[in-house]
Order: sequence, then structure tokens, then C-alpha cells
Amino acid sequence: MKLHSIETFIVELPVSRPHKLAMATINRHSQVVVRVRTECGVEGLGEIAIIPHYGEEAAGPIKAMIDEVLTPYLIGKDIRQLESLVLFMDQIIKNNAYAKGGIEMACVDAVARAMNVPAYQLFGGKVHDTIPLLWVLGNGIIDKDIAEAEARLAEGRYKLFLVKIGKGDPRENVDRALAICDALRGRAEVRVDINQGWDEATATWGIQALEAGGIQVIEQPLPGHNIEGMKRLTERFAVPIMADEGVMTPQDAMRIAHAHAADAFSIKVTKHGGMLRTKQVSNIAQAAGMRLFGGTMIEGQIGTSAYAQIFSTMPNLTLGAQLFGPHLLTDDIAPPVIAFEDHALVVPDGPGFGVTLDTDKLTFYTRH
Ligand code: MUC
Ligand code: MG
Repeated sequence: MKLHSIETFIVELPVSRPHKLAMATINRHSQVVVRVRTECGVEGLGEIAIIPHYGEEAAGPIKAMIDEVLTPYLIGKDIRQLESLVLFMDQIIKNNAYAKGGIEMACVDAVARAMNVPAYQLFGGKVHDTIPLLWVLGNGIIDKDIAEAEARLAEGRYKLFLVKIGKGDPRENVDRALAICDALRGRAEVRVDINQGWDEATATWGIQALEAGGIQVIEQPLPGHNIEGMKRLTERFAVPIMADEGVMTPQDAMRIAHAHAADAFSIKVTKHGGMLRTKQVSNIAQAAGMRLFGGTMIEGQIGTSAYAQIFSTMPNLTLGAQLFGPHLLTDDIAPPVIAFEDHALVVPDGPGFGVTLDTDKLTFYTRH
């Protein structure tokens, strides 16, 4: 299966409401869509969703990295040899996880389609048929967040919620999360994501209050590089402390696991640089006795299916997944393949990721 072409498109999709994080408010959501074709005519799709200011990445540079730097070297490569392909991309240029991850994702889709199997079959097979889903409350306003959580509960789709805090006054952050937790007590589980927004003194005070008030998981309270601080918080508190921005590479995962600087990882295919590297991170966590949470960069149908495929292969993915993208995005460039039942996402079983591109929608939403 020799690679014939790689195409990229920057797409901007509408969202049902502005989504507020510590570092950005999302009004339209950007992704780089990757389409590969083999010489024998098999196609594969990848999606690189980008949260502004989350990391080092932005849509334009990712597209240029794929088109101008990686693609010229990759044409003619046998995409069935996925590990070789990833190692080869690392020889072409260091880092650039998102660009490499998007290409690898599209190659996984093509290889699995050619074999007529779901992509999870290339990674040891699935251990989960469904994955409990978490909705992210990102209004930044208590009443709106509670009303939104009530609506999701009433629909029967979500009973796990995460409040985005870490921006502005830490007292307001804690009060908001606790007010939402109180309103949903006994009916839903509430977690928080601080997105690196606190220093250690604030986190020590804040987590104590959040834990006492019933918050169930604390995600990335400190800057990702502060492993020592994360270790002290993990040792100090019973509530699970999760690393997200701190765990990008398998080497990061090793360092954090070795230092016991988190109880759990939020894993994401793009930030780890593809499905193989995501599986490596999950294997390190599994060996270290750590739990996993399926993260998101707010993917649409392609990315959500890809993430669900690899998450479904991980025995220690016991904290559910925040694959709420298909419900926050109000339109997509592919018809729905993601089904939901009993507060969980059903892992798609079609060939590859099971997704077909809607080329009219692709043209409509492509940024020119
Ligand atoms: C993160 O930090 O987990 C994705 C969706 C969301 O609301 O936040 C993220 C990124
Ligand atoms: Mg996070």
C-alpha cells in the first residue's frame, strides 16, 4: 500500500455556544483534515482538532508542516508499516506531534479499511464496546452551566461533568465548581480542569476545598512542567490528580509515572503524535497502575471515531472520555457515525474509522 497523495484542508466548524477555557474561548472550532490516498486507490481520513493557546500548535503551521515538510518525503512509502512510518517522520523533523499524528491517523484509517476491519483491530482489539461520556461545562457562568448539565441529564446522554476553571479569581473558580457540584449531587459526578491555571499555593488551598465539596477528579492544576509540584499534590490529596498538558510524549508519561506525579492521564491522539504513541502512553500508565481518561481537543466525526477506536483497546481507561465534540459542534464534514446509548459512546464498528467525507460540506467549511 504505497502512499500516492496527502491532502490537507483547514476547516472551521460552528459550535452550539462559546466554549470558555482558561486559555481561550472557542467561537468556531478549527481542524486540519488530512486525506491520504494509496496507489491502489484506498483513502484514509485524519482530523487534527486544535484548541487555541492549549499548546504549541496552530492550524496554519500544521498544514504547512504536512504539505511542505513531511509529504514530499512520505510519497511512495508503504503505509502498512505504521511504526516505520512514524519513526521516519521523526527523522524528517523533531516534535510536531499534531502534524505527524494527523498523517498517521489517516494512514491507520486507510490500512484498516483495506483490511475491512475497524481500526481498533490494528491495536490489539477492543476491551470496551462502549465508553462512558463526559460533558464539559464551559459557559463560565454558574446558572448557565447548571441549566446545561440538567438538560444533558434529562436527555439521558451524560451524567459525568467537568467544569472548566483556572481563569480569573481562584475563589470564584472554586465557588462556581462547588455550586455546580451541589446542584447535581447524587445525580451526577463533577470534575474540574484547571488547564495549568494555578500555582502550587493556590492549588493546595483550592484542591482542599474542591475535595471537601465532593469534586471527583482534579485535572492539570499546575503548569505541565511542574512535576515536583504535581507530585506533592498527588501525595497530599486522596482525590485523583490528573495530568493533561504535562503528558505529551511517552517519555513524559515515564517521568510522571516514575515520580508518581499524577494518579491518572488524560490522553489525546493528537498531542501524543498519533495512535501508536497514544497506545504507548497508555501502556506505561497501565504498567504503573495509573488510570486513563479519554481526552479530546473537541473532535468531529473523524477524530472522535479515531479516538474511540484507540481508547476502546485500553483496559485501564476507567474514567470515561470527554468525546463530547459531536454534540458541541453543530455541523460536520462527515455524516454521523458516532452512536450514543445509556450515557456512553458506542465504539464504531465500520471499516477503518467508519467515516465517509461529505465533500460539499468540506468545501463549504474550508477556510480559503
Ligand atoms: C483539555 O484541557 O482537556 C478539550 C475540551 C475542553 O473543554 O477542554 C479541552 C482540552
Ligand atoms: Mg485538560
